[in-house]
Amino acid sequence: MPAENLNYFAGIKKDFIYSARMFSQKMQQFYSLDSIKNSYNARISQIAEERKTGKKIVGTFCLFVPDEIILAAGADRMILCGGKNDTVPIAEQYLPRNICPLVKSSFGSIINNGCSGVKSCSHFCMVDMVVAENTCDSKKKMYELLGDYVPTYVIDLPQRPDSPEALKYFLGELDKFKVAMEQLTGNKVTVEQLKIEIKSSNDTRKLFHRLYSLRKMDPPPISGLDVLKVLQKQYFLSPDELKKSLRMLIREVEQVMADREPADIEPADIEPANRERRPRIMVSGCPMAGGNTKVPEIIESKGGVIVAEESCTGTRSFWDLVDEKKDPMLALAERYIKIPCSCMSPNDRRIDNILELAREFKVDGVVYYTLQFCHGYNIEKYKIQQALKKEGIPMLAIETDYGDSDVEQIGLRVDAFMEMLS
Ligand code: BJ8
Repeated sequence: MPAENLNYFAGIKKDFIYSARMFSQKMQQFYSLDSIKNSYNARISQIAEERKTGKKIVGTFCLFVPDEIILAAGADRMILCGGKNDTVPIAEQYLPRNICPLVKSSFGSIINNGCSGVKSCSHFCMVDMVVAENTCDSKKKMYELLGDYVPTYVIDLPQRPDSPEALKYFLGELDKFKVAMEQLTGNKVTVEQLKIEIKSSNDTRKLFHRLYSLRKMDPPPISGLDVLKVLQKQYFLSPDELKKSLRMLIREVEQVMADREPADIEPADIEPANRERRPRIMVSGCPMAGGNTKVPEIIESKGGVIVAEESCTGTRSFWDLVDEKKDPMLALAERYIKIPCSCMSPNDRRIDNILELAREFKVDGVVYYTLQFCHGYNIEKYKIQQALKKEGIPMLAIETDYGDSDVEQIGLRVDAFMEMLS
């Protein structure tokens, strides 16, 4: 890392510690977060034990793959999206440099055999099958190469989710996927088991809704960085462990709220000009896979507080529930096809969703976050900016990768944005 970046990082850290201290005057440290942050080794041991009993482990990369079907087949699942820079150079020996870092980081982690001296997380080599999906071009083509390293099953997605034929096609794809899971595990996926898993996933989604509703307070009782750490673990932890951790965290946050002096709590609808507090920021755009916290760290070290994330490590993962009264496969198809990912066209429901969130969470500004070479989210930026402008909500666009070379430049831009919002 160039010396000037090191210096700048020192500045960021100092700011960050300072802001963390400011946070802690009104915001508590949450003990339940420690158990979530330190859950890696326990989960790896759990997976290793499951494998000894013959349980199959499925790796996924995307929200379009319904967990419920994997779990109903008696398999376990883990997300494999890479958020670290270390394995990017390994991937670049096989993949072009000018594709999205999430794809390179993930591929590098899976094919890394340790001979380059880079350590990647153990769970990347613990999966029996990868279940992939046809979303963006980079992922699609990466999956073709991945098949040489690990059995890879691809769910084909219709790209025009609002057409009547799309739902039928997607339902057919999910039926085929269910059969593939039955073949992998040797277990029948029953309607009863699917209903149990749907209810369980809905319970998790409702817990996230509860956690997010607490962030509507002004000031919010929990930082965006803390919430992001939980969101990044949501498809890594077992569903039971995730629910347990979320319940503990919510209890703690609610306790903090109950202990607050009324004077500490400003109603969220107070005019921005009359507030003596940090600008409320929504981050919108590409997912932030585990290990990637660069931009939220900068935002919260520069005086903002993140109150919502419109992303796959955010509301897109839990906002809509699966209808528990319908036939389970149809209900899954209907829920998952509506995920407002930029790979879909048109994707206007994403704009509606962003505006709804901005109003609900009383955001002062949106940081539109994209990974380099993610064309879908980069191109959608224009429409989102126009829609926010009409609502009078300022937006700052940040396009970045997993490296540190642009930390200083992003810091300056975020600084100016915060000043404008204050
Ligand atoms: S549902 S956002 S998890 S595809 S950032 S790899 S889109 S070039 S991750 Fe995604 Fe599913 Fe959509 Fe969500 Fe491609 Fe963009 Fe990279 Fe991306």
